[in-house]
Amino acid sequence: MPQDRTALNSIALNRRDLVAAAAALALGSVLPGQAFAQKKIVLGFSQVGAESEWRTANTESIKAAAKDAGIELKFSDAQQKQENQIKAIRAFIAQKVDVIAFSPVVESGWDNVLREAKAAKIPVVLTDRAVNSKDTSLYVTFMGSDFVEEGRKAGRWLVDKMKDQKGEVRIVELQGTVGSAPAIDRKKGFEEIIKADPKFKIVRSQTGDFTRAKGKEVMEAFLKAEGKGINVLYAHNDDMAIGAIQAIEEAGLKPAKDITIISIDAVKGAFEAMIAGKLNVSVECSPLLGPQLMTAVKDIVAGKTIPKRIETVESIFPMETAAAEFPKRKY
Ligand code: GYE
Repeated sequence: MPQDRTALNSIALNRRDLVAAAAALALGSVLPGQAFAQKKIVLGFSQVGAESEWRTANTESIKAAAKDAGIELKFSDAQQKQENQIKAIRAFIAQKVDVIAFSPVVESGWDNVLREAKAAKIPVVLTDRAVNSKDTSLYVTFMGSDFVEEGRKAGRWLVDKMKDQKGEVRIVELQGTVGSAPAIDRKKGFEEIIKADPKFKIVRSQTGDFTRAKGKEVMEAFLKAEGKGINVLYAHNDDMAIGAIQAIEEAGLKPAKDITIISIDAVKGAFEAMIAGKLNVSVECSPLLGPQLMTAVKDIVAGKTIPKRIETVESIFPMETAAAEFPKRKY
């Protein structure tokens, strides 16, 4: 009897072992795979706002790329306010997202919140605009354009265009959002080039906050103050230039003829204006950062090392090239 019982027990045990082994096998072969497929990477993204055509294209690119990459995107629009971005980043930290990405509306004032993300071990990616934090360990990478170079391209185009001009070249400048990286850098790059010749003078410079409405309003004020004495408008983005074009026309002047107009972004609206003969040139700044952001997010989560700076490759489009280029434009 005892023997039998032992025998029974051992059979029972063996069965249990078998079941356990089968379960272990199942765990080994199926569960990790399922876990991989099910555990979506969660990305918290804090966007600047919806101030321009560029920004809208950037948002679309990020949303579409997240979808394609199977990444869950928590998207937050800050309406051009830093305090909203800080709140959004704190919310992402509280939600324990895998990666935080954001396009900082202005350059300064991020250290505290970035330290909080670091303490929570959540990697941060800067897209489009940079921060001026001294501690670069607060973010993994910065991907986006070289705004100083964009300003230089605008300046070089102007210097070449006006090379035979003898008298003074009076320039008005519509700056982007005060304190933002593209406003600071585009001003700097442009000035660096034009200062080589004293005939170039920036006679007025004011922010138009990267919007059409503000661009128009500020251009009206410039026209009122300077009358017919403006030779060139340098706008830090296309939207402000498009707003200013309206103001110029309403003042009875011919945009791109009476006033040479240079802007940055090269969005579709700029191509339309160039084809209509109202804008002279647009320097390209690509908003299509979505795919490279998703690649970076996946690499970071996989523990790979990625470059500290991922730069966008860009071009410049004078009016004469607009009609041929327009059909190829993706934003
Ligand atoms: O040029 C402007 C937008 O940060 C590069 O922001 C971006 C700028 C872009 O509002 O149109």
